Amino acid sequence: MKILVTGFDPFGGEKVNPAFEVLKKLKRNIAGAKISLLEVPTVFGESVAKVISAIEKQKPDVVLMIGQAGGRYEVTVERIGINIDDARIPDNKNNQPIDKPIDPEGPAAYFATVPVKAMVQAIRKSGVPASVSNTAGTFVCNHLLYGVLHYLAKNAPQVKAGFIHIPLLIEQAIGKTNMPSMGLKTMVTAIEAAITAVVSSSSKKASTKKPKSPQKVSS
Ligand code: PCA
Repeated sequence: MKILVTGFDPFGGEKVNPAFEVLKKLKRNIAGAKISLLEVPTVFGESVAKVISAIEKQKPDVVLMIGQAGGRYEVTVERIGINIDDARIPDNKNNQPIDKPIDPEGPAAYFATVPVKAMVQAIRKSGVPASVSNTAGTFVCNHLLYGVLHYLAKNAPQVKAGFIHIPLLIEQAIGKTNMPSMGLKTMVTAIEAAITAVVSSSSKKASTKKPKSPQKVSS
């Protein structure tokens, strides 16, 4: 199994992006899956193009995208990407789309195709606070999640994709009163646990055809 893990570059005046810092520390083999890493620019359009080109070259089984969500307390696994760009701040190339559909012809939204709840449970089991998020926002992270799910739905529906938002790193929170943050090691533990859950759910699916009962995850 091949998993492409992507992380954004720093944006909004930050010196680092925890997503990219996590990438640098990630094991290259997790639960038997081969991990490849890709840095993605925090830019509308370009981010999606870069990930699609890596998908076409590498042909991964799963694409797991990671981004920073300043203000969140937990690691959050996104359930949905929506068909809108509505940027609160300019991206790294000064684009600031407002209320603009990502694809005017596309559906309103796509659900992530990774096992969101199993990932949340695995992250919690690894000792890190996590929850399901029902919004990836309307900035570049949501744009990438929607863009990749849209591409895969049309071109490679067997490839799974999902998005995890992580809080600011502890050092990024210095001087920002009441800003939640998390240590890098904790984030790496969380992402590796989430990837392990993705791998084991796909091997379970391959070995049984039984329908899954709905999973409760307390919020
Ligand atoms: N977070 C931003 C874009 C890049 C990133 O890491 C977001 O949540 O949209």
